Amino acid sequence: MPVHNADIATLFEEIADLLEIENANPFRVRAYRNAARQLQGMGVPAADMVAKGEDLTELPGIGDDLAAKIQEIVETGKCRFLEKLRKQTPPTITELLKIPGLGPKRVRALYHELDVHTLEQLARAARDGRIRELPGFGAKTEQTILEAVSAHAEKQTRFKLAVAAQYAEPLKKYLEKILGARQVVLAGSYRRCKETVGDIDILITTTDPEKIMNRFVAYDEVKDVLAKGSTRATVILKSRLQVDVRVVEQDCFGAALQYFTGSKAHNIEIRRLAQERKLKISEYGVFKGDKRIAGDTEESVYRSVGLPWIPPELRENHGEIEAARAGKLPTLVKLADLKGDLHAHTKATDGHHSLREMAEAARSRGLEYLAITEHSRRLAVAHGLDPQRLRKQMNEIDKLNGQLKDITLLKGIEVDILEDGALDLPDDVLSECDLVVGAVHSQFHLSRAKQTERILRAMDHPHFTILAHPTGRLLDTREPYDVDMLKVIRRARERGCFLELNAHPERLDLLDIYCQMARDEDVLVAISSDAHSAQDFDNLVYGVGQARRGWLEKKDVLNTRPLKLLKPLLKRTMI
Ligand code: DGT
Ligand code: CA
Ligand code: CA
Repeated sequence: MPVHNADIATLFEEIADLLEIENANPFRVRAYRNAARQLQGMGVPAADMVAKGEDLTELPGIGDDLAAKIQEIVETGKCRFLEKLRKQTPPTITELLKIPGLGPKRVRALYHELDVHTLEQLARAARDGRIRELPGFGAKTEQTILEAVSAHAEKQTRFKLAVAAQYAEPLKKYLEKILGARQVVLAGSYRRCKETVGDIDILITTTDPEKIMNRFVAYDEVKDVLAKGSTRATVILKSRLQVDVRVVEQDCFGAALQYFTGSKAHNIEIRRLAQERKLKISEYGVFKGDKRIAGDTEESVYRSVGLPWIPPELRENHGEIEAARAGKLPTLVKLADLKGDLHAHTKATDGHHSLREMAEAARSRGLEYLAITEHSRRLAVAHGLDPQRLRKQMNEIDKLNGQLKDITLLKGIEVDILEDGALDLPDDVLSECDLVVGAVHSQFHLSRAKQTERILRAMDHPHFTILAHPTGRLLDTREPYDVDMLKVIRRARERGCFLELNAHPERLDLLDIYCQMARDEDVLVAISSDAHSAQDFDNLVYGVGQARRGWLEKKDVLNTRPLKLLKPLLKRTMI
């Protein structure tokens, strides 16, 4: 069974964390982080490249040393260097890293200065007021840490959708290959495209349930079998992801799929509708008395309660049932509707590929335009552009556009929004861009009033076009910053600006509720990959999933416009 890219990336991240805690050379730490990121975004499994004897050092950011480590992990499942590092550090230290706001640098200080090894010791140190004494911490940070520790204790571990996909899709393929398996469907929150999933729910129809169950628990990646019967089984994979499998009769398939897709809140509402009609719905079908009247397809289940089929992404009991009843379900945007991408980086800053490579990758996915939006100078860690380097890139883009067929590069910038709402580059150079994507990359903890004012001011800038990752959240590590999104959306409407839905699996930011809000306020949303390498365009599908959860239709999405219609929209008309 191959090692997944996500597994290798996790090991590399751990190496980087441990090195950083031990105060290693920052360049070395960065090399591991970049490699982890590269692996996360890659469509091709590194294990396949190793199996084919391909040269891993061809990958961006992978040198001889990292290539050897990837090969070692693929072949042995282990990394001796990491094991050595782990022995040097108390194992509980890495638990501290899971607390939002605690990066390796802070953990290093807590560990070396205060001798904090465990979460309990961390909470005690915070309560005793010892953390505020450390340089770079302070009373506010101490309080935040205390709150985060208690929040962490309550939160069970969930998997990001894209990470769950790396485990769920190969398992699905494995199950499909078993002779006698008919349909194998991933249901639950995974099918609803939730940003994170608690576990994977798989529904299988077959003529031979016993065989399916035996083969399922024999899957190479199964670590523990929690339950196994003839129709249901639950296992934990080596990745710690839990998987529930249910085997059902073919003629119950629709009812079972509807039931196990959820959400629970949606199902409860559907069952209530059924009761009003003196019907009973279960995972086995729709019943009138003892007679089964529907259940072979999902459509038949919804039809029995007088509704059209409802797309899984909408099934959260957030108004979809009323909309379905009124014949007002949205026709949700699809991946194929996207005509271009409005946020991408190249190796001029922290990306891994050249302008031409990025353009060709976007074209190969059927896109007709791609905006290059590098970081601006303020973001020094990403080697952000100053006006001179930005102008140089704009010249290169002009030249390249003369040579490229079937794809147009747009000249953009991801400019930092400074603390006072000013933009990080002068007006004259911004005015030369086709679009200006503004982003908050610092000062996440401003008060709601100040954060909102900061963003509104940035949008008032005559050249501002799109607000990047509008809430700043990172799924594992950072809560959204506090901002009045309705005010932001209304200002965008007034100023003719747009909001981004950043498709990076770690961000998926705009949140679904704000997508709905943007649509209700007539503000278009740009579904953007934020690609840092050619493979990252694959992430657009997660952005589309999130947009669908936010009820967006093709017309609500900026980059479903062909270039000809996009251009007049980017030209700021309402200043
Ligand atoms: P997750 O795994 O936490 O991301 O969320 P789900 O939605 O996948 O939830 P899960 O795995 O507990 O259950 C899968 C589906 O099964 C759920 O979406 C709806 C259905 N289901 C589970 N328990 C109940 C229940 O008590 N009542 C009803 N009506 N449906 C349930
Ligand atoms: Ca689930
Ligand atoms: Ca489940």
